[in-house]
Amino acid sequence: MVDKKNDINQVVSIEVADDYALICLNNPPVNAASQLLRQGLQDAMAFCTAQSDIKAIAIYGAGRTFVAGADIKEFGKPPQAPFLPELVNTIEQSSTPVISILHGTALGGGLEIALGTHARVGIKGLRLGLPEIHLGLLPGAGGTQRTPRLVGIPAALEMILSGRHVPAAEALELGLIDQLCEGEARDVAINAAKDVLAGRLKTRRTDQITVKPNHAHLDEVEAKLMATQAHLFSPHKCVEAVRASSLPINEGLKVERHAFMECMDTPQRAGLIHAFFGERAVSNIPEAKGAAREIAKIGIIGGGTMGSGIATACLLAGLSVKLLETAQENLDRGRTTITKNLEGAVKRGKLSQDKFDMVLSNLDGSLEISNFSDVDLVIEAAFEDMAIKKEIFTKLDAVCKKGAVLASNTSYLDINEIAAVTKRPEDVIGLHFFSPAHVMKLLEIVVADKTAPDVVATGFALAKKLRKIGVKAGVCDGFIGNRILSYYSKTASYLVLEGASPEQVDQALERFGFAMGPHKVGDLAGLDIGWMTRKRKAATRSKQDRYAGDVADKICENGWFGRKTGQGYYVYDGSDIRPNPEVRTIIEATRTKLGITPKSFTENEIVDRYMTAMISEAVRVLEDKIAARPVDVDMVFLFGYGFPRHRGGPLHYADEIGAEKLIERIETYAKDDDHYWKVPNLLRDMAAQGKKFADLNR
Ligand code: 3H9
Repeated sequence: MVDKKNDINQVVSIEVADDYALICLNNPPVNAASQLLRQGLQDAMAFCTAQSDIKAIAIYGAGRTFVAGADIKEFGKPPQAPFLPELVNTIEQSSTPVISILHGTALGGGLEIALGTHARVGIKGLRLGLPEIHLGLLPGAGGTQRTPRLVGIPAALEMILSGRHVPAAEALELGLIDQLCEGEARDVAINAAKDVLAGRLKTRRTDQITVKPNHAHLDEVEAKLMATQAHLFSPHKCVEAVRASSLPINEGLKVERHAFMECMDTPQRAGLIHAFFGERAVSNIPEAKGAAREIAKIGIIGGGTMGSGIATACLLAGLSVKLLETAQENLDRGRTTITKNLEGAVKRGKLSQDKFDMVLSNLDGSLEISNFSDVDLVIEAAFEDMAIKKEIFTKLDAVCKKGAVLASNTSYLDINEIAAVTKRPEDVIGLHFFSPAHVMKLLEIVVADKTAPDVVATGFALAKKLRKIGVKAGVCDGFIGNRILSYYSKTASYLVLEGASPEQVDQALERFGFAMGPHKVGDLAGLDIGWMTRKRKAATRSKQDRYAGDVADKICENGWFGRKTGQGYYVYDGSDIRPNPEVRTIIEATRTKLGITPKSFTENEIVDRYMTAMISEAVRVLEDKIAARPVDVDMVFLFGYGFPRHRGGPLHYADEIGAEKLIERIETYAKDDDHYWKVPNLLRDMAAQGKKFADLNR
């Protein structure tokens, strides 16, 4: 007979039977090991271990999961006792056997609590992992010491460096858990306690297991990390801590603690945690939570790279897709691209081979827009030309059913102007995908003046269904991302005109953390795209804007559009990539024509200019309310523009620099070019009030 539940505090309770006790952790939504939970668990352990008639203790979680980790919200604030590492030691050193019952997820500090118990019983569906690396940390409550004791150094290191969620069956095979069963956590806890008492479930202390050193493996992994992730701090610290696991546990735990605190102090940790919460914050707005319209059938206009990518994303999410093209051969080409994309998804493990045919059978092609009369949502991904878009939306207005959402994937054009050609502007919205649309996570949800609230909510619901990060944006040329991009990308051109080489600019930004510098990105995307835009906008571009494109224009005039033509800023020869010597000649000639005497730039100067430009325009995007909060800008850049995640996003990074310093930089740069460099008013106000961008997120 189990006694009635007694609350230790708001999140931890105990039930005591004749000879065992159950400790229930109930801290929704994910049972994070907050100060309250740690205190409750410590007090519950003290209570249970003081009762001589309690011969076994089972810890389980209420709700949807066991403990999903330390409470990330507490990081960066003064630490509060009791501390998790000591609590895990207390559990481990208990002379009364303690077992943990794991369901949902046992992650980070949650798994570390379990490793301190004397046996672990998993419930089907459980996933275990040490994902601290994604937060710029390492498992800091014994995970780097106890995991190798259970599964050996190579498997432990793989788990810690990948941060992946290990499925229950694999965890059982590895020896991370002792049993796997089905049932409700509390029932399983009762059975497990009885099993321990009856000797059917063996218990042992993890700290009493010894680890065989494996320096050769650790050296090999460290060498790989140096080649690929030298700029990141925590992966190297993970290796250092796991290396110490072959020492006596107290010594190993000391090494782990020291390395954990070092990680905690880095801006990388702050950037990655900002990214964790930012990812969730963008859709944590009332507009995203309202009632959405039902969407099952999607119509897509245009079977080019973009349209096919969007179609692939929709098909992968289980939606049915009607693809519209102007000619049969275009339709065929679209279907081929989509098929290839889906084959790629099978290869990457995103789609099972069994489901491939079924998913592809949800694709239907059409040459007649009148066939769109039954679709719930249309995404127009036609040529980027206002006249064409207006013609399409006029037709959509005529054929689509009442209540259908009419979306444009335009990356620059005015959604209000497009909506105005319909008699239902409230149904019109911008859904701006990023190429390749079935891979890139960002979806800008562009809300026009008359877009109805349930259409906005539908945009967010679609983003969720497609497993994308939906960010609300206002209407302007380029919305959030492309507007900022068109501004700061000129800095890369100015730097080159003023004396840096394209490869020097690329290298500086790659060392900052971008996967590719802007010139390599240009070569990959195709230099002809920017060239076409510059020609289209020639009449309205200022003198300065014009010379920003001078070098790129000359490269394009030679028919060099980047990778696809074998040369651009670089020459591509199989896997060999080298700076294009012809481009050097073009740059020198352009400097002479413009009367520029080249000067030299350090790597820091390059990064500072580039980032200051990006931040300046991001601030203006906030001033104009195109982005509602700094975090929205940050997530656009993390998920759409390859901004290094460990830097948190341009405005999180701006807080590291500070408003005053940014103003000082802009004013210095403006001495040479006051047309381009202007201090945004918001930045001046923030400096005057001592505010940070983080304050504007609250
Ligand atoms: C650690 O453990 C360090 C230790 O080694 C050492 C310590 C000394 N804390 O993701 P969801 C919130 S580091 C606080 O939407 P799902 C989340 O913000 C930690 N809050 O749900 C959201 O709030 P809101 C290692 C947390 O079902 C809500 O819970 N652990 C935490 O898609 C729902 O989350 C990790 O890194 C947390 N730890 O996914 C695991 N976790 O509703 C991080 C979540 O206000 N968590 N929240 O937006 C996850 O990976 C996912 O949340 C999980 C559930 C898979 C658990």
